[in-house]
Amino acid sequence: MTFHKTIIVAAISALSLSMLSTASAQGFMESRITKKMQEADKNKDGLISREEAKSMPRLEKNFDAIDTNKDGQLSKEELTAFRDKEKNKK
Ligand SMILES: [Ca+2]
Ligand SMILES: [Ca+2]
Repeated sequence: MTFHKTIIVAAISALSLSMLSTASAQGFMESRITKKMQEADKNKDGLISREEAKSMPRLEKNFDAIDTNKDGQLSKEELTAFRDKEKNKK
């Protein structure tokens, strides 16, 4: 009885631990994008212009692919979507 209980508790804590680490990994990636954006966003308008993207070769190269609404600026949403797309390719 006690043995079974231990197994169940261990299983539950392992499950919640893996859920927790997934959530924090997402938070980590999220803050990395925010940090990168802040570095590149020279005029602090929260968007990366084509000019600002020049400091980030990967962004400059993919600018048109990332700028899905074609306003000439990369928003955090567009960068996040691009990152997700890149991730799914692998
Ligand atoms: Ca900007
Ligand atoms: Ca855009």
